[in-house]
Amino acid sequence: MAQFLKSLIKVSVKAANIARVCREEKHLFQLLVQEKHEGDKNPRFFQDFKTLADVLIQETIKHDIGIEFPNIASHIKGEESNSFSNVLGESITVAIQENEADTAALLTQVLNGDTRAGGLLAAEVHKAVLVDYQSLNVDRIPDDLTLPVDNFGIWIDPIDSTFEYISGSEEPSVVRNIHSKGLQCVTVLIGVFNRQTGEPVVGVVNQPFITKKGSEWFGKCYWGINYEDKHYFSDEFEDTVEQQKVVVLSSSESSDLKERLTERGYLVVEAAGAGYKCLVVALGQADAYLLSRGTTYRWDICGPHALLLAQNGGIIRFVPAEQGSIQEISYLETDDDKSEGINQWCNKDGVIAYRNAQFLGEIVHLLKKS
Ligand code: 2IP
Ligand code: CA
Ligand code: CA
Repeated sequence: MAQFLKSLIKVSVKAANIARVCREEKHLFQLLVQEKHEGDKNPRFFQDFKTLADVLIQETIKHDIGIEFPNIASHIKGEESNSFSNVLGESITVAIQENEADTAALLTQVLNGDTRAGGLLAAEVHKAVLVDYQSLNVDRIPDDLTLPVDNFGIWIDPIDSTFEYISGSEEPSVVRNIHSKGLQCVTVLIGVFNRQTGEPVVGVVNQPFITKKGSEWFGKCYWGINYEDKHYFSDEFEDTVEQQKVVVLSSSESSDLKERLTERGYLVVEAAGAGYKCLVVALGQADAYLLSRGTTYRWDICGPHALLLAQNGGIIRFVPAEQGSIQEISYLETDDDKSEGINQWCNKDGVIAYRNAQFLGEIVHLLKKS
């Protein structure tokens, strides 16, 4: 079991490295923030570099996990499509190749001949990553824990909070170490679910930008396991029992909901990133994350969901909660919903992420429509 978790952690660190190198390496950074102007003489040079960075991270995760766990390779899915078209109108599928040179050649082709960028990215993809698992408390998992890995599927959001990733602002936290915007809100999300029960089992959330020393950023990785009655979590959280309850919301949340929460005496904090908002709940910096609309997808929450379940919390649907009904979000692939394309993966009823069942009860009571 520990091997499965270690592989997920390792590839999340590699993903975070790719995310960082695109911001820290000058040549890549220029491509990342390049604006496309209307009437540009050099039209759509390719889909755009930020999408390539996203896809590359996703494909790296798929590739590395697929090699180690081939039985689930076809069940690893992500937010992005890996098909690109370049200026010549060629359609190119971004997939990690057997060796660095071949990956560099393929990326260079996507990048319309930019060998430098292709080489820099390929180097990061094929770099051996060393992880200090002990510092991540992986030894909390007993040696004899075995999980039916072959029954699992994986949802990947290679970069959540893309807007914050591109803007790259550095902002101080607003309260209890929660950042409303900025690079701290960026996360790499890997969520493993059981294809038979639809339940999240393992979650790995990597925050690539936490602290900066000089011009170099350092991140952190969190994990959680929720299997039958066994629960393990990488971190400790500070219990906020005595303090005012904190609820995190999207800045686009309805003002009605904000007002009701404030009137009830909760501290309402806006923060970017669906994954980040779930993470601050898992870490005990906030008590709940509420989203009344269908603006997130399975890949935004599957990983963080496992972190919350690992602490007897969870993520439920917002809309049924307004009728007093508590319905945990499921990742079953046979959805009754007949939506197509991206819509079939939408959490269309909104979400409520929580860590403490008693507090969830308070929230549901507050939302209940008479
Ligand atoms: C987005 C991102 C946004 C979030 C939105 C997600 O994912 O996390 O920040 O909106 O729901 O789908 P908000 O920050 O208002 O909660 P991505 O960055 O991957 O598109
Ligand atoms: Ca997302
Ligand atoms: Ca994303």
